[in-house]
Amino acid sequence: MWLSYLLVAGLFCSMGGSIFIPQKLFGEVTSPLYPKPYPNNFERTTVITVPQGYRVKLVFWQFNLEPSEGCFYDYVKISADKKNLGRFCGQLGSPLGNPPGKKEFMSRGNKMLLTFHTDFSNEENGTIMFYRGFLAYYQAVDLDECASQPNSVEEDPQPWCQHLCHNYIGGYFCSCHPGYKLQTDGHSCQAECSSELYTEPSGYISSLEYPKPYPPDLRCNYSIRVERGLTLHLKFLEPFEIDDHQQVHCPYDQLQVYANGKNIGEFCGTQRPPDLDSSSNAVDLLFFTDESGDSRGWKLHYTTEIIKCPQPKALDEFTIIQDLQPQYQFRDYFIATCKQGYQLMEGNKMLLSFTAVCQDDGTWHRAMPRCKIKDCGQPRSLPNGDFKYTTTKGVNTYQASIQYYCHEPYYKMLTRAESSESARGKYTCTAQGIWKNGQEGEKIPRCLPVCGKPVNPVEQTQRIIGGQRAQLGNFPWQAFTNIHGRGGGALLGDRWILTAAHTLYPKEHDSPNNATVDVFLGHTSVEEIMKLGNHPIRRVSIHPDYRQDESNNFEGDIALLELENSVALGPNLLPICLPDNETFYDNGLMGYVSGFGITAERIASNLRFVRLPVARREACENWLRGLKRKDVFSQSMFCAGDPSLKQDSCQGDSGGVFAVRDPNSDRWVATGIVSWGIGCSRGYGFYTKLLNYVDWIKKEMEEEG
Ligand SMILES: [Ca+2]
Ligand SMILES: [Ca+2]
Ligand SMILES: [Ca+2]
Repeated sequence: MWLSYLLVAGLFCSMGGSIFIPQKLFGEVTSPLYPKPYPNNFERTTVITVPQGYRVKLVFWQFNLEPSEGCFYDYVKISADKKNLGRFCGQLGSPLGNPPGKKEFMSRGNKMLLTFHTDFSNEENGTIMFYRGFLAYYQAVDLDECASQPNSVEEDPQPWCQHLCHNYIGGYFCSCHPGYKLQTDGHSCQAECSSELYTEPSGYISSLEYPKPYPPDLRCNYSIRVERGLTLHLKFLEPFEIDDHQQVHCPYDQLQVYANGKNIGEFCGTQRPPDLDSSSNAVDLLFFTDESGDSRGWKLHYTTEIIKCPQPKALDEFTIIQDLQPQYQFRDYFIATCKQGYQLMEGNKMLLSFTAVCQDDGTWHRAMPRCKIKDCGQPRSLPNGDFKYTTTKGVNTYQASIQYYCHEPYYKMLTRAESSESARGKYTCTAQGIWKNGQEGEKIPRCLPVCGKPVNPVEQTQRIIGGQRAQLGNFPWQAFTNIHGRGGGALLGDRWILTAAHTLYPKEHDSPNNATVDVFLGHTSVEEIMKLGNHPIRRVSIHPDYRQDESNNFEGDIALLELENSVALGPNLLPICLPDNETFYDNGLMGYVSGFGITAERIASNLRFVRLPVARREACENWLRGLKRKDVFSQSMFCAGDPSLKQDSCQGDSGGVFAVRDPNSDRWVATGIVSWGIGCSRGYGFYTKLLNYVDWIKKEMEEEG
């Protein structure tokens, strides 16, 4: 037994002085042969290591070593971090020993050394004693690197965090104060404030270390960026302290403030800057420091509010801003309109509507418009009429008023039955900028020629024999035509000449009809009337019943000449009216035939007229029969004259009209067209009966362009 112990002891001794336990988080360490008695003459150092960042904690669970004074014979020695943590022997209760009990041994690093030493014997008073040795457990416990104080002079395995230390199990890490950047060594911090960005709607910004002195050699840039439409306000706090110079402005250190890239202030000294309204959503603060100084720096509180636009103000009293708000902020808008009769103008441009929106920079996206009074412009001129202002002359703006009138007595305004000329002619410049009549709107009135109202009518009571020279204005409708020789006609309206078809297409006239059509108006003298000029013809309309090749049939002997230009009516040029009933053909009714035809075998140089009665149809038929004539005397014709009187219309008067004064309306009416006869100044004359053709005439005249 003893020997075997020796053997074992020798075995252990030969194994050498120290063993390394592989890194583990926990484990046990025992004396050799434990729990059997340990050998003599033994020495071994066990190196306990745990991973980096941990400490070793060791506790003895069993401890039974030969006790001795000062643990001189057998002992366990513990050391860590090059420090001796104790030397132990004996057991609990032994008077000589120094047992560790439940003491916890802790390393500061990740290594602990346990040396077990025995001497040559274990005996007490000559009796060999047996000691079981020891059993110890160790475990890795976290090293709180941050708790460790870097005051010990001894070389420390870890560099220390310059600013902030954060412990975790198995390690630690460092961080830096705001405005500083952790360097690549993981421990040191350096001021880094070249691109600080703030995007919260409010916050605080301060110089590094505030309110302790800021570091030297700074090039700081603090950018605040908030949403569009917000405006930033800056308020500096106390203390405010930046190195300054009494004479030179901020030569050493300075804080510059930019809003939207524009410098809005440079500050230093100890005077706190005023509150700043940047009117911007982008503010940059630049802070430069030189290599020296110990000022405490600055701190500011920034806040935001929604940007506001200036209150819209009308530029004139006619502009209306709808639903005016007490204030306008980003994205608000307003609508401007004008009072009735006024026009929105943006510069010289007319606007149909106007809306302005408050932009993110606090400005309106377009300038306030103006309201200009609506201008209706010069009123349209009225053919054969005119207008006069009933408001200020020449002013054509909103609410101006004019009165149209026709040139009386030759023209008369066309009105509806219930309307007066003054109502029809009254136009006002409306709020829409258009001249308008109360009933008819924009359409201007029409001035229609007045028919059958000669200014100087022929004296009817006189008894005329053999024809008589007409006075100017007796027959103002009288036209003088020159087509296939002289002819006559009558003015209808102001651009139509009523005549006989045969003046254009004479009977027994075979040659192609390329005759020129000359028309003269407005005088009783041939010489004078020709001086007044020819009226060019736009269109010739022959009645479809007319037969040029039937020499004894003047059926449909009626034609209309449309003048190229309407004529200006006057005392010597007026139209005649058309008949509207059969009473105009009563027997004996006196009518007038005027013309430039042949009288007394001479070509007349003046307009002459005769006064003739409408004749009885039977009398004319009998007269024709007596002459053995086969001429057609149809219901579309009538005859007039008195064979007992030597007066009649004659060649050259053809196309002129048989004019009758209607006593009821005091108008002169053309009841017939001088059509045919037998010789001149003899017997009866035959006339196209106009009453039968009124519809055709009106239809033709309506076709005018
Ligand atoms: Ca011993
Ligand atoms: Ca740790
Ligand atoms: Ca300085």
